[in-house]
Amino acid sequence: MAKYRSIVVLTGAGISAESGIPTFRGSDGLWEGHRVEDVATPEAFARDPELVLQFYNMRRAALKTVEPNPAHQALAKLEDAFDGDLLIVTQNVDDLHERAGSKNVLHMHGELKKAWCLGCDGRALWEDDILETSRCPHCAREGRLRPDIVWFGEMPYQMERIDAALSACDLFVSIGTSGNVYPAAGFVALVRHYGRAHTLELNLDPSEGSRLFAETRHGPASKLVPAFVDEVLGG
Ligand code: BV8
Repeated sequence: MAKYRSIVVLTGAGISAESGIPTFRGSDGLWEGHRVEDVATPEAFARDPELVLQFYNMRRAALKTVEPNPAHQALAKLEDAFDGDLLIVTQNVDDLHERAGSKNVLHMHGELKKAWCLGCDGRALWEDDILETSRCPHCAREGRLRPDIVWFGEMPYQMERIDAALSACDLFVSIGTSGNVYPAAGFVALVRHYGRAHTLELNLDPSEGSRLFAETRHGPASKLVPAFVDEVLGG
């Protein structure tokens, strides 16, 4: 594999699947009869805050029962050993990249373990349930906390930083994502537009955007990602 200087890795639910976190489309995208797109929206939160808080409380609690898998661990090893730049842009709201040891992780869709206060706009680490009676640790207001998660119709975080990284990279790798949700699904087209990076998809099966990648490898992330990292470090 060529000698790369600047790598951007985009991850999706598929990299956490083998840790036991269900993907969105694998579990036919339903949660207790609700389509994720119907629950993960500001309108759903306004309409039924308890239902939405429960959806995220359940997923936050599940984090305590899962561990990073060899794919997360391989990316942490890459960050440690690679002598160029590496940025992991994740669509995932779990903390498995960090628990595997990755430090340069950008959660473009937010994080389960953070709460956002609509009273003072403050954010705080939050490990347990967010309830309608929960108090903001910054302003002490009750009932103003929401999950610090980017819902459908909301602008993902740090898009300028992501665009700068995509324009500067010489390798873009997409791992475990179906390429259904934008703007993340559009990153490979953006990289191709910038015209300087190799593009690689590592996924269980072809994503919606597979044909846009210069190279695709299909199989479980726990196998593909360690092999990819060994190639880059050996390269
Ligand atoms: C935006 C947090 C504009 C929530 C998520 C109508 C109204 C408003 C917007 C839209 C609209 N129509 C379209 C849009 C745009 C919309 C969109 O793209 N919708 C889709 C449904 C068409 N996007 C947005 O709304 C975005 N914001 O557009 O804002 C704007 C502009 C200006 C100003 C303000 C706003 C925001 C989208 C973010 C939504 N939040 N997450 C939560 O987690 O609860 S999205 C969520 O779903 C994930 O974060 C991720 O992005 C997506 C799921 O995708 P994947 O991660 O790919 O998971 P999936 O299950 O689909 O696929 C898993 C893959 O893994 C599969 O391919 C499988 O083969 C593979 N796999 C499985 N096992 C393994 C594996 N691979 C390897 N190994 C394995 N073992």
